[in-house]
Amino acid sequence: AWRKFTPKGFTTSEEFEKEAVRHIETTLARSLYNCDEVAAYGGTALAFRDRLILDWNKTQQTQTFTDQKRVYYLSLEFLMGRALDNAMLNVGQKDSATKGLGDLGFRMEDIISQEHDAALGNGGLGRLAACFLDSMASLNYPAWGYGLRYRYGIFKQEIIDGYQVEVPDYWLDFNPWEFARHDITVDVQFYGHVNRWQDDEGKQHTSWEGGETVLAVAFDVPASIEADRLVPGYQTPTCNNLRLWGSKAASGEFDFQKFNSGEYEASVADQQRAETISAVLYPNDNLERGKELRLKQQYFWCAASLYDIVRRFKKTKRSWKEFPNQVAIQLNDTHPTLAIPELQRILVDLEGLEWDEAWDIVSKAFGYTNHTVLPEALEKWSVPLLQHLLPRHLQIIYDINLNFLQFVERNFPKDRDMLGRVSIIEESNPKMVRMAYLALIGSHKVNGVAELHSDLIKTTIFKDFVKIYGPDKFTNVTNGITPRRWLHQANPRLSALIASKLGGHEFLKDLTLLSKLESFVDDKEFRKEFREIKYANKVRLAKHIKEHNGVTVNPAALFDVQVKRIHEYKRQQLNIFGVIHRYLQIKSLSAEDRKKLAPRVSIFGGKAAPGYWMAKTVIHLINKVGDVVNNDPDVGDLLKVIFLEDYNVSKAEIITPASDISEHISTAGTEASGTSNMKFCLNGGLIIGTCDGANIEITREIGEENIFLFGNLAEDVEDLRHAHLYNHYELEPKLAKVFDEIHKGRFGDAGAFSALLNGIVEHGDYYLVSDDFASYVQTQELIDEAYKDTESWTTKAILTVARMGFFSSDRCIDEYAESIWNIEPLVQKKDD
Ligand code: 26W
Repeated sequence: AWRKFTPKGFTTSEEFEKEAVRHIETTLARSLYNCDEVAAYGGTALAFRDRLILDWNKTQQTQTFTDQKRVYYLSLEFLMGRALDNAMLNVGQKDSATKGLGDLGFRMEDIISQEHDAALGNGGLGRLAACFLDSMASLNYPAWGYGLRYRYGIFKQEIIDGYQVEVPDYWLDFNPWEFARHDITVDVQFYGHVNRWQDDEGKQHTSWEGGETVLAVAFDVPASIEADRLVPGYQTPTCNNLRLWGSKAASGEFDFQKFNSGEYEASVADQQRAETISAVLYPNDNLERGKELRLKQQYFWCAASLYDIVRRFKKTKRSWKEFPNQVAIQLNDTHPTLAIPELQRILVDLEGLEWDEAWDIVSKAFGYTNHTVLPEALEKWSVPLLQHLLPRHLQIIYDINLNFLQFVERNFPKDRDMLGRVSIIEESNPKMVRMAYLALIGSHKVNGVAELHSDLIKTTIFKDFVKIYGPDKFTNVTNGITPRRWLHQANPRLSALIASKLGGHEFLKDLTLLSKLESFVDDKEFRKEFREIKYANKVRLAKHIKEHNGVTVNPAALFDVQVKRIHEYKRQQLNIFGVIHRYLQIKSLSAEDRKKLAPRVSIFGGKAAPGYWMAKTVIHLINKVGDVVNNDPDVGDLLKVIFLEDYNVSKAEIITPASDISEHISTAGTEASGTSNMKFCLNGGLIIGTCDGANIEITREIGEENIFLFGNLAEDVEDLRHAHLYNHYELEPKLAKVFDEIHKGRFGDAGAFSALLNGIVEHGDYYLVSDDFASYVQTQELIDEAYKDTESWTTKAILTVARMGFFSSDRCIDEYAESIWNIEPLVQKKDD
C-alpha cells in the first residue's frame, strides 16, 4: 500500500529540472537567482535521492518480511568516494539531468565535482568494503554494512615545497546521502568493574557494572544500488543499507546533575569527550600503534552493531541455536575482533546461556578476513589497557584462551612450545592480546585475499593453527572490484564501446562476458576506437596535470602510473630510483640518440601516514626529482615526473582510465592482493609487477605475454634478507650511480635523503630494492620497446580487458556467500 504515496520519478530533462528546482527552493531554501554550483549539486542530489529511497525502503521491507539469513559486513573503513554519479547511473536518468542542468547554465562535470568524497578509509581495505557493498546489492544478497561515522575522513594532502602537509577533511557540512536515525541508539559502556554472584538456585552470574556510558546514534546510508537500469527489465533493484555509528554523550543523570549544579562547562566537556570517539579516522595503513582512543572506537562500533544485530534477531522470536542460520558476520581484518567476546558476553551474561552453548553459536556466526602479513600491522592490545577499559571482555578473552589451550594440550601433548606460540596472550611485558589469534579462534572460516597470500598465512603467521584445526578452516577468496564504478562510471566511453560490440551492458552484471571481446581483437575499427578512448582519457589527465602541477605533458608519451598509499613495502622508492636512472641515461646521450627514445610521463600519487617519516621522504624525493627533470631543457618531452596531490577515489576515477602502464612492484610476499592492479587492467592499461598478491592470478588470466613481470620470488626473500645481514653487501652498480647523484646534491640537500639511502646501503635493504633493481630497469626497457609497437601494444591491452572477467567483486561476493556465509540471494517480486 505504501507505493501509493510514492512520487512519480522523472523521465525527462524538464521533469528533472522541476524536481531539482523544487529542492533548491524548498529543501535548501535557496533562491534561484543566487543558485551557485553548490546549490545545483544539492538540488540534483536530492532529486536522485528521492528515487533511491523508494528502492531502499522497499528492499528493507522485503528483507524484514522474508527474514532469511543476512550477512553483516563489519568494517572500520568504507572508502565510498562520491555518490551522485553512481546514483544517476543506477537510476538511469543521467542524460536528463545533464540536459536539465545545461538549461540552468551548469555543466554536469562541475556539478559532480561539488560533492565531497566520502573518504572513510585509508586504502585497499576500505575501498574493498565499498566494492563489496556494491556487489552485495547487485547480486541481491540481504546484507548490511556496519561502520563508524567519522566527522573527519582521511586527511587531505597538500604538497608544499615538495613536502606532504596534512589538512583535516571535514566532509559533513552538506551530506544528502545520510539519514540520522535519532530514534535508533545504543548505550555503550566503558570502564567499570565486574561483579560475580550466585542466585538462589546456585547458578553463577557475572555482570559488568559502573563505568561510563556513551550513546551510539545510527546514521543510515543507502549505500549500494543494483545497477538495474543498465540492464533493463531484470528485476526490482536491491538497495542495501550501510549503518554508520556516531557517538554522543548519554544524557544520563550524571550530566544533568553537573548541569544543574552550575558546572555547565564540565558538562559540555563531557559531551565533547564522548563525541571524540567517532571524530577521526586513524590515518595509518598497515601500521598498528595501540592508541586507547582507537580501542574505544573499535569497541564502541562493535557493541553498537552487535546490539543492533541481536535486537533484530530477537524480534523473530527464534531460539538462540538458530542464530548462526540467520546471521553471518564478516570481520574485515582484526579491527572488529572485539565483536567476538562481546557476543559471548551478551549470550552468557545477559541471556543466560551456558558457556559452551554460547561459544558454539559465536564461532559459527563469525568469519575473519586477513588482509596483511606485515608484522607491524598485526593488532595487539595491552592487557592492562583492556583491563581498564573493558574488564569483562578481558576475562572472557582469558576464558576463551583457557578453553582453547586445553584443547590444544589434549591434541598435541608432545609439542611443549606450542601452547606459548598459539596462546591469545603474548607473555611480554606488558602482556598483549593477539587479536588475529582471537579472530581466528572465534571464527568458522579464515580467508586471505589472493592465492599467494592465502598460502602464506598458512605457512607463516597461522602455521600452528593449520595443524590444530586442519586446512579446511582456511580458504582463499581473491579480491575483486566493481565494474559499475571502475569501468562504466570511470570510463563511460570504453563501457559504451564494449556494449556496442557485445550488444548491451550485460557485462556489467556478468563480467565474464568480456571474453567475447577477444573476437574483435583484429577488428580495425574497434582497435582504432579503443586507442582513441585511451588517448582522450590521457588528454583529460594531462589537463588535470596542467591545472594542478603547472606542467605540460605530452598525451602521446607513455603514461607510467603508481598511485597507492606510500609505503616502503610498495616500493615507490624503487620507481623513483628507476626514474633517476632514466634521467641520467638521457643526459648521457647525444641529441641525435635522444630522438630514438620513447617519451614517458612518470606519475605518482598517494598519501603517507602522518608519522611515517620514511614514506614522507620518498614523497619529497619524487618532488625534488620532478623539479630538476621537468625543468631540464636537455630532457624536454622525453621525461616528466609528476606527483599528483591528494590521491583519493574521485581522482582515481580520472587517473585509472588514463594509464598505459601502472606499477605494482611490492617486494614479493608483502602485498596481500592489491586491487588497483585490477582497475588498471580493466581499463586497458598494462602493468609492470612483481610475482606478488593478485598479480599472480592476473598473469594466469591474461597470459604471461601481456604483463611485465620482474624481480625475486617470495620463496627467496628470506634468504636474500639473511644474506644482506651476514655477507659482504654490494649495491647493484646502476643503483650505486643513482645514489652517487643523490649524494652529490643533484636533487637538493642530500642530507634529506640519507635515511632512505642508508636503509638500503647500511641497514640490510629489507625490501630488496637493490636485489630487484637490475631486473626492474631491464623490464622498463622492454616496456619502452613494446610501446613503440603500437599494434602489438593495442592487442595486449584489448586481450587484457577481455580476460578480466574473473576480477569482478561480484565473483568474489558469490564465493563468500557460497563458502563462508551460506546465504542465498533474495529476489524481490517486480512491482506493477
Ligand atoms: C591497525 C592498522 C592497520 C590499518 C589498516 C593495519 C592494517 C590495515 C589494513 C588491513 C591494510 C590494508 O588495507 N590492507 C590491504 O587490503 C587490501 C584489500 O584486501 C589488499 O588488496 C592490499 O594488498 C592490502 O595491503
